[in-house]
Amino acid sequence: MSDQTGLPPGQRAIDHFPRFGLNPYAERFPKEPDRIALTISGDGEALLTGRDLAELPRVEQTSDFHCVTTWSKRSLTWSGVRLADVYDRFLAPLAEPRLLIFRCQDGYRVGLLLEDALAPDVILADRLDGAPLSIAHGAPLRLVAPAHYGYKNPKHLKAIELSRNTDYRPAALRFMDHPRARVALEERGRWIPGPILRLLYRPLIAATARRFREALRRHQADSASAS
Ligand SMILES: Nc1nc2c(c(=O)[nH]1)N[C@H]1C(S)=C(S)[C@@H](COP(=O)(O)O)O[C@H]1N2
Ligand SMILES: [Mo]
Repeated sequence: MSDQTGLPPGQRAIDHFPRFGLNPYAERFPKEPDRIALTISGDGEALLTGRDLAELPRVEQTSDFHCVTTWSKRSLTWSGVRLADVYDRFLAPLAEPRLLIFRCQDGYRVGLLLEDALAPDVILADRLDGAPLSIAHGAPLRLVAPAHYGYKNPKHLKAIELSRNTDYRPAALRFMDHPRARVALEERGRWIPGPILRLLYRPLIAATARRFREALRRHQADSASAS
């Protein structure tokens, strides 16, 4: 058993870090897991590559990861660049947004309020625990926002949209997408209290993890036979 002390409300530590998400995304994979290309759109548009990000200071950060369904993985060490540095250098000149909408190569999308996105522990990560990010965990680039539930940590990033409105269409059903989703306040979803959502989500963990694991295995077998 993992040490369960000091976790946020309703969370339980597990020993491994599963590939996970909303069911339909289990079978969707990034088309270009090896190349960082981030389209930024606001009043104007820009394309950021790995070379652009390499101009910014590299940071390493160890944090716990909390899925809204109640599993937590402790002590993951990510490295990449601070989103706040990306914002100052490349995004702020394009717009004055209130919301950042992140779009992913697998079709997933999610929004973070600007004030949450600019926290110093929010990073665009391309490495995990000393190795390049795997397909399971978000290659080529993912957002890590440790104060927010996993669903605000989009993988396989391909675009960031700068929006003046705070409203957007989430990948999940609306009740599942809290605008802020802060783990410490148990903001699991909208309208329904966190402690109730715990009970609804917890029974789904095992089957979801299995579905994501088996889909990845098939994807890797297909990629191996195609090459
Ligand atoms: N592109 C993309 N990002 C995503 C998801 C997804 O399905 N697709 N799922 C989210 C959810 S619900 C969780 S818990 C985490 C899981 O991250 P992991 O697969 O690295 O454990 O990714 C989040 N980001
Ligand atoms: Mo999640």
